[in-house]
Amino acid sequence: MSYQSLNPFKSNTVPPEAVDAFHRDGYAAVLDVMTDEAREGLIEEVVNSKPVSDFLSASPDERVRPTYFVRPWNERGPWGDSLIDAPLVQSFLAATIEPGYHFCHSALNVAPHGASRVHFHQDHHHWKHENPVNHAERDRYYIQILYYPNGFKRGDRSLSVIPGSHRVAPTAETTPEAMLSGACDEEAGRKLECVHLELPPGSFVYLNARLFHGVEPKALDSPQPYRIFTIDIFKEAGPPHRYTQAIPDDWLANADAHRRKMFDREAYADECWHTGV
Ligand SMILES: O=C(O)CCC(=O)C(=O)O
Ligand SMILES: [Fe+2]
Repeated sequence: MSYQSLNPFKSNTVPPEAVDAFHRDGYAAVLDVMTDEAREGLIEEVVNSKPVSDFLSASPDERVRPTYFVRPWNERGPWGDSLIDAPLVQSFLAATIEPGYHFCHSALNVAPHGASRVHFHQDHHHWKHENPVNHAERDRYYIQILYYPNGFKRGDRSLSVIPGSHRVAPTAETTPEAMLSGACDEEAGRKLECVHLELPPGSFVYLNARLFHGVEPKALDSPQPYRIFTIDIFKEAGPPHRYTQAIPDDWLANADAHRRKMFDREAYADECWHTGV
């Protein structure tokens, strides 16, 4: 089954309020938008992949790490593959960061009972590093699409956000503590406070990676045995960022013209900080 023949979403159009939310709050949550077939198919692809099934079938004591994490996430089945440039994904990117974007990279995380908190952070890897900062790049869009095929309840490995925090200039003082202290409210144009999300299965969050976000722990007695999270990341066309992944040969071989354009960029290399900066 080729990715072109699969549409994982119930809709191909971006609700206007999602574009408003993206600009105002720094993210848009799109609830229960995957078709049942896609949601179930994606969960099956992830859970049945060898490394994940090995991870889940080990006892907590046998696991060398508390959650399964891989970056880039290349071992995708057809549903996972179809997410990369599904019509709704293209519509979101067109409605927010056109013209000219590239696929940056991807990741997969499976978090079972006992997974710990992810503290509030931003993910603009192009400027959170010890290398020379490319200021022009820093100010360009860097978009994360976070997929939650089996969803999450508030407080149970749930995503938390500080709406509006993407508007605060990214300086050394831009810390989560500062965001929540009231000191940045004027710059953000609103009171900055933490919001804990709850998303039904088959949802995604379209997020400006400048937005501060974090993840709650997963309790040992959570009714959901593990939460699945996949992410695809897009950046405005330009030099590679940290983690900009090499595109697997088979992805390129099967790509249509639109995909080829998204994939037509350099991958990250240690030297990339020293060019064009
Ligand atoms: O697990 C999640 O819901 C989000 C994780 C996250 O923010 C990250 O990996 O950077
Ligand atoms: Fe993050």
